[in-house]
Amino acid sequence: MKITDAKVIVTCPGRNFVTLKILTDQGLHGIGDATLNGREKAVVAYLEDHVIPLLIGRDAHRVEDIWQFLYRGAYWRRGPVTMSAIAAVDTALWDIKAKAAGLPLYQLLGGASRDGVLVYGHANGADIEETVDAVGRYQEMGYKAVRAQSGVPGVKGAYGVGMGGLYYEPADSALPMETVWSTPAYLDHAPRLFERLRANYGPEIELLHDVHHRLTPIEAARLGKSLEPYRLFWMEDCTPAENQEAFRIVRQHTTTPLAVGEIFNSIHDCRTLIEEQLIDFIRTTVVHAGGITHLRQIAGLAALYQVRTGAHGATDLSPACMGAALHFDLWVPNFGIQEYMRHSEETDAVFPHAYSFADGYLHPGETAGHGVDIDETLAAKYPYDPKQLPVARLTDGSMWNW
Ligand code: GCO
Ligand code: MG
Repeated sequence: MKITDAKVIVTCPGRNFVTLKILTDQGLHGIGDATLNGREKAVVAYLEDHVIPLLIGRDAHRVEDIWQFLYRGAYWRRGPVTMSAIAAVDTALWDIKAKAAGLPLYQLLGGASRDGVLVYGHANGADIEETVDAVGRYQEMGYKAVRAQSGVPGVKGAYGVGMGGLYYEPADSALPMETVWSTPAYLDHAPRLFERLRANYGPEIELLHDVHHRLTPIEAARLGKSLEPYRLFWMEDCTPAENQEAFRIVRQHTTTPLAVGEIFNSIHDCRTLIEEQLIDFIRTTVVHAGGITHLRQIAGLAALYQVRTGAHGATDLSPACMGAALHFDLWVPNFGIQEYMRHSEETDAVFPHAYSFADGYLHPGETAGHGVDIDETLAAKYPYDPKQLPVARLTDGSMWNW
């Protein structure tokens, strides 16, 4: 089955998405997400100028060989742009292979290991009371796990606090919005939020929290310790992970489970974290970590050390990524949880999909392939709208990690 054509589709049904569509001489096509939030056009150029010309005429069934060709053959390995482009090709090819087999993708990976994929939603509010109410709304919708974030008194634009509603969207201005960060205020506030949540909702609901790289290792250790009484499912991105060894300090001090990985793009970004059992959940995604082919390697390494998966699933990953992730999640033996932030109705209409939510679980559906397609006519109605993620500064004006 020969690849005859491939094209990149950029659309903005409320937010920007980049999608690669691969076509074959057998009439089958597949799609893959290539969205890199705030840096979308870099991946578009990488795909159009450097990848698509290499694909034409290749055998679409040779998924592994094409992955190796794009990874080794580029000479310049890794990085979010390269790995998102490779992921898009890989996802589209797995989609095609599963369609050719007439099977949902999870069957090709090894079949279902569970009945459904446990997901967590995003509850946020300007203050603790608003977040408590938001958690309640997620519970009413059936969620068994909820990530909770709240505004911090005296901190303008604390991470994770949306403009309201379900569709929290951080990339909201053409040039980065500047927010202010105060670690002392946050460290004082965060345990109060979880104390209230446990008092309100009891021990059963799974609670998660995203620190979004804001703390130093010893500060992260202190936060983990102070959250122990509230039994979090995980504390996410508690400190930047370029230096994987930094997590030794956090780990020495707390039993709060640790999750990392949404900005990783290679198995080498998490090798020490996994091999030294410094984390409990690896959050790499289909789109930013080289597709199903590479994610499978990362999950295989993690399984050796009882580290479970917890794929990133924010709204800036398209439904094509979500669909592929759900097939992966249904199969992967060491599955932990899947983030599910819910896309807007406009986005759902542009990307018709087979996955569905019921009772706190998502299921990828039984459609052949990964079950997500793109309506190109509708996509064309939403032109690209440049948006960037915010930046953060400390109260004295120093640049910090957003
Ligand atoms: C999450 C993430 C998002 C990111 C966003 C950046 O855990 O869902 O941290 O909120 O900020 O995906 O593009
Ligand atoms: Mg996160």
